[in-house]
This record gives sequence, structure tokens and C-alpha cells, in this order.
Amino acid sequence: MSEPQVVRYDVEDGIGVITVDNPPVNALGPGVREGIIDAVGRGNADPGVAAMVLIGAGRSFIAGADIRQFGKARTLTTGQSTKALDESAKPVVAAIHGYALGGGLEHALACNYRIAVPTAKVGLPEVLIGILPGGGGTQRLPRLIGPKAAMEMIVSGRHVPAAEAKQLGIVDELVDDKDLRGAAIRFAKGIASKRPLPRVRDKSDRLAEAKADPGMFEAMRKSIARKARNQKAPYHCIAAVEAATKEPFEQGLETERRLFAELENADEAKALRYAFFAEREVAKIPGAPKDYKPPRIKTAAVVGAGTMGGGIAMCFADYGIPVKIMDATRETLDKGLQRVRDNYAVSVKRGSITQAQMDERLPRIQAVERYEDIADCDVVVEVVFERVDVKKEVFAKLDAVMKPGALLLSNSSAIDTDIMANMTNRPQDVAGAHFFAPANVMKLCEVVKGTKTSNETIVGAMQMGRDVGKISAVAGSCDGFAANRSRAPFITEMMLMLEEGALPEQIDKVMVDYGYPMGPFAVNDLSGLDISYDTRKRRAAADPNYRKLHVPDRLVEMGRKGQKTGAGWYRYEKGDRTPHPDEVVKSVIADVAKEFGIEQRTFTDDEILRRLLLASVNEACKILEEGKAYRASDIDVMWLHGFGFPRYRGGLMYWADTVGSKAILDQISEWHERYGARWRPSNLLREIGEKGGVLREAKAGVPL
Ligand code: T1G
Repeated sequence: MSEPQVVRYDVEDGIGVITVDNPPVNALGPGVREGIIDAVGRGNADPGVAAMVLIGAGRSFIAGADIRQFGKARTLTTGQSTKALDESAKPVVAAIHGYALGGGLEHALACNYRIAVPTAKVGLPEVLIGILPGGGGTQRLPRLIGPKAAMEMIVSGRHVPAAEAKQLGIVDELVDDKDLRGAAIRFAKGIASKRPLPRVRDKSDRLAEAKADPGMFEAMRKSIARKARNQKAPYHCIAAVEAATKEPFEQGLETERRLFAELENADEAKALRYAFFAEREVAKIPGAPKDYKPPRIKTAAVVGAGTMGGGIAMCFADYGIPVKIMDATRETLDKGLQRVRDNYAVSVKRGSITQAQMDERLPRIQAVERYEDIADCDVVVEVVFERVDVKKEVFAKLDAVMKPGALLLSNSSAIDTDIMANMTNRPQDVAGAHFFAPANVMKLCEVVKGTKTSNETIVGAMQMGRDVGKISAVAGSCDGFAANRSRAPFITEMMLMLEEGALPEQIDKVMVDYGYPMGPFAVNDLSGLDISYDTRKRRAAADPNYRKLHVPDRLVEMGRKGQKTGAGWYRYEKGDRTPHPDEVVKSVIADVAKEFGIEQRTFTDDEILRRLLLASVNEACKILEEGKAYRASDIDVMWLHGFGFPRYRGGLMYWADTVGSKAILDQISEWHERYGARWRPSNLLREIGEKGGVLREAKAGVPL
């Protein structure tokens, strides 16, 4: 066996212990399946062994197949190593801690018994990387817990806590034992002589559920229709579980293998695998001290009790961190806290949290009125008005009171971080922490590095983001940082295409068909047209060359601010959020075009899609060129978690590579000719495009 020794086998007290040791998460990389098969063989051949235990070393059981191996030739499949467990003459007990995911859970399901520690999690999350469980999971799990519960787990891909896994019947026993190995050996001894061996494949009683409710599969297909648009994997998952209720086990395995093969190298799976690793890569800070572990945030403060301030305070409270929220007046504070209470109440009503969780989280948010009251907090996030003078005043006060080593963060969405940092004697401790609205929902936290921000502060702010359930990504300080700056040209193009003859409903349909949950104009109506109106006014005042966006400005000046005024890009019936195209908007567009002598024409859907996304691809290249983001894949993570970019398309730069950098350079050069300076190809794009290179692997041209 040429592969590294990633599986150990030893015998203790008549029990053969098979330990998978393939850090960091015991993925089924090269040598692991072979090692398991070999060890099971040794245990069965050894008369001194009555039973076996399968366990993981380090922090986890087995987190599934090695995702890096997909698309490559495999010497052995999970089907073969699970078969060895299935056919073992002696009982095997799976002892689960950390994660038993994908092929990891499939190995456990092929064992005769499963025990777990209470903190363990199990799941078949393959659908999240565009495939389905390919090692028997779609055939064994329905037999163990029934097709309905199995289908829900496999189609959602969620990680199921051990206690629920016990309730479902996946786990036979919870062992609250620091010494899982010892507990497993005792358990194995207890069942060693029991015959016949319980094998999940032999169970069929739970499959009867499907006879009682044959419509469950169609019902599931209907329930995922909106979310699973344009995707194959979720439907293949349903088909595989359905096969388990209609076909004998071996035939069902064959169906599973066929469906798996259809997905493994499809575009959807490749894009989702890219997203998986991009989300891991984004956490790596070039130049950060290798073993630096930032102090964990135990107490937090938020300055500013507005909508964003309240949302950010909820993030801390949701993850168990006591947070002090501060504002200038009691009245603003009370209003802010009431908004927080209302948000939680809506979540309870919707069932996304329980009343008990609300009652647990609310007391963690404490209102205070004085800077001195927050002085001992580990981090403070400033969320006051987007006005330079107000920000400066706040940071001067924070510098005066906050304890040494506290993280001083600003939630500004555009103001240069250095402006706040220079108001302090500790600019190295100042950074941006830009949350996206609604802050307690959107996953992205853009950590902004000022020119004097230390790497330790960046690492600390990134960890804070992860501690409150966010995906943190680093941007350099510039107008709009990386996320908003890369999206700004998208917005400009969508507004200018209106003047040239496209309609909001056509552009929205293109983006919804592409995979977005809502079109950009409908999103604008939801968030309010007046928000961006103020930003545009500020930009026009600062830059005489700034291209005014006449149509949205006029709508705001007409009082059409979106859903909150019953009209914006669309009109809305009272109490109904359905957008209805509005003749008024068409006439405003026609007036602007006439007034500015803009010729109107028709647009193909493809041209609309490319104008919007290529404008941002070009800007993303400029951001990298200037060193305002570390990696192109970081910008993709920002689009996935900040702007709802369809995940099965990988991300903006990943999608760009499906078009091809050369074709993109040619297109943008052509539009540069036609539309002028705003379409000047970035030097980095030119450099990569001329070589036909890969955009998603582009890195910062200069250090951040
Ligand atoms: N393959 C390869 N590398 C993996 C991996 C995997 N399955 N899981 C994690 N890693 C790497 C990851 O890239 C990172 O590396 C490090 O481990 C720590 O991960 C036949 C076909 C287990 C919940 O989908 O969900 O089985 O960046 O930062 O936050 O049916 O990792 O340090 O170099 O995410 O504590 C199904 C994927 C595979 C689980 C831990 N399994 N992993 O989260 O750490 S398909 C999955 C996770 C399959 C079978 C099919 C999470 C985690 P680096 P991390 P974490």
C-alpha cells in the first residue's frame, strides 16, 4: 500500500479499534478507504477479536470524501469500503465525535451500531457541493429513519445534532464520556455476541411510510422548486431516496451510483466545490503572524442604536456574547431596543427561533448612555450616521475610554477607515467591520484594512465575524471598499440601460432567471430608493464628472421610495409585496431619454446579463490591481454572502471564467469604444485576458 498511514488498527481487550487519522477532518483521502477495508479484514481474521470500533482521531469522526479528489480517478470508492463494513462477520461500532458527514456518516450507517458524544453532528451535506450521497447513504438512511426524515436531511444537507440523531434513530446511544474510545470498547463488548448482526440494509419496516404517503416525493419537489431553480442535485437526491422505497437494496445502490455519476463533474458541482474552498481560503490572511490566535471576544459594544446598530447587537446576542448598545439619547436607545424586540418577535412568529431563544438572547443586549460604560469591552463597533464629522468625534471619544487592546471597528459602508483611525493614538487597532443589511441575517462581514491597521487587528476582526456566524472577508480602504465598489458599476449599468430602452421588469427577469432570488430593481424597492439617492448626491457633489443617474433621482424626488411608499420602480397594492410594472416609471424613463437625447433600443437578455456582470468583473480586477482585496475568490465570497449571487454559479469571477477572460476583454474593449471611460479595461484584466488566463485565481497586484 503506497498511500500514507492514515488508518491505525490496534486491539484492546478483545476489541479491534480502527482509528482514522487524516487531519484536519479525517476526510476519506488516499489510503483511508483502503486502511478501513484492511483493518476490518484483520479484525475478522483475528480469533482474539470479538468486535470492532471505528473511530476518528483528533477533532472529528470522518467529514466525508476528500472534496479535493473529485473529478480525479479514485482507486477505491466509498461504496467498496462501506461494503466491507456491511459484510463484516463481526459487529462494528461507529464511535462518533465532531462531524460524521457525507461518506463519514455512510461508513457509520454501514456499521452495526452507532454511538456518539452529545456535541457530535451527523449529516449528508453532499447536495451543498452539487452531488448526492454516493456511498449508500440514500439507500441506508431511509431504511433506518424512514424516507421522509431521510429526504429532509439529504435535500437540506443540514448537520443534525447528536441528540436529534438519537431521536431519529441514527444513533443508538449518546455517551457523555470524555473517553469516547473507552466507552466504545465497553459498548462493543456488550454487543459482541449478539446475533444476527443488525444491518441497516436489511431493515425495511420504515420504508412502508412511502406506501402510506406516496405523494411525499412530489411534495418535496414542489417545496424546493423556487430555491432549487436551475439545479439538478436536489432533485437527484429525491430520486435516489424514492428509489430506496421502490427498488431492492443492491438495485437502489446502482441507481444511486448512476445519479451520482451524472452530477460529479457537472458545472453545478464544480462551481459549488469552488465556493466551498473559496470560503475556506478567504479566512487566510497573507502576512499574518502564523500562530497568532486573537483573544476571543467575550464582551462587545455597539455605538449607535439605529437599524444597523440593533442588527449588529443581535448578532452578538445570538452567539452568546453580552453586548452593550449605546446612543446619545434615551429616546433613541428605547426606539432601537424596541426595534430589536420587534425583530425577534417576527423571527419567533416565523418559527426561525423559539420564544425560549428570544428570552435568552434579549437580556444579553444592555442599553447604556455613557462611553465610560463600554470602556472594558473587548470590541466596539461604531454604527453612527455616515458623516465624517460624527465618525471623527466618536473615534476620538472611543480612543479616550476603551481599554488597551480593544478592537475599535467602524461599520461605515464607504468612509475611509484612516479618517477614523487618525482620530486615535492607536490607529493599528482600528479597522472596518462592514455588515450588510439586515445585519442579523446577511452572512457577510467585510473587514476593512486601513493603512495603519495591524494584521493582528485584521485577524481579530475576522475571528469576531466568525464568532457571530459571519463569513469574514478582507478589503482595503477605498470608496465602497471591495464589495460595494465591485457592485457599483452593476448598478450604474442597470440604470443606464433603462435610459437606453430596457425596462426594470426585463432586467429583473434576466437576473431572476440567472438565479437571483429577486431582481435588482425589486431589491432596490425593498431597501428603499432614498438610501442610494443620498450616496449619489454625495458623489455628484465630490466629483463633477460623476455620471448622474437621472431616472432613480427623479423617482425619489417624486416621493417614490419603494415598498415603504407603495411605489418605486414598481407599484404595490396595499399590504401586498407583489411588484407591478408601472406606466409612470416608463414615462419617467422616456422623458429622461428625450431630455438628454438618448436613443432608445431593445436589449437581448444576454446583453443585459453581460453588461451588468462584466462591469463588475472589470471593477473587481481594478480592486485587485490596487491591492484592495487579497484574492479574486474573496470577491466571489463577498458576492455570494453579501449580494445573494447564485451559489451554484460559483461567484462573479468564477462565472467570468465560464465566459473566458479573452472574450471578456474583447467585449469590454468594444464597450469602451462605444460607451467611453467607464468601460476602460483594467490593466489586470488586459494582462490576464491577452493570455486567456484564469480570473478566479487572480491575486492582489500590490500588498493591502
Ligand atoms: N474534503 C477535503 N478537505 C476538507 C473537507 C473535505 N470533505 N472538509 C474540510 N476540509 C478542509 C477545509 O478545506 C479546511 O482546509 C480544513 O479541512 C478545515 O475545514 C461519498 C461523495 C467538517 C463542518 O461536505 O462542512 O462524502 O482551509 O475550515 O469550520 O457520499 O469543513 O485549513 O486548508 O471548514 O471546523 C461531504 C465538508 C463530502 C463536509 C468543519 N462532506 N466540510 O468545519 O473547518 S462529499 C462535506 C465541512 C461525500 C460521499 C460523498 C466543514 C466541517 P484548510 P473548515 P470547520
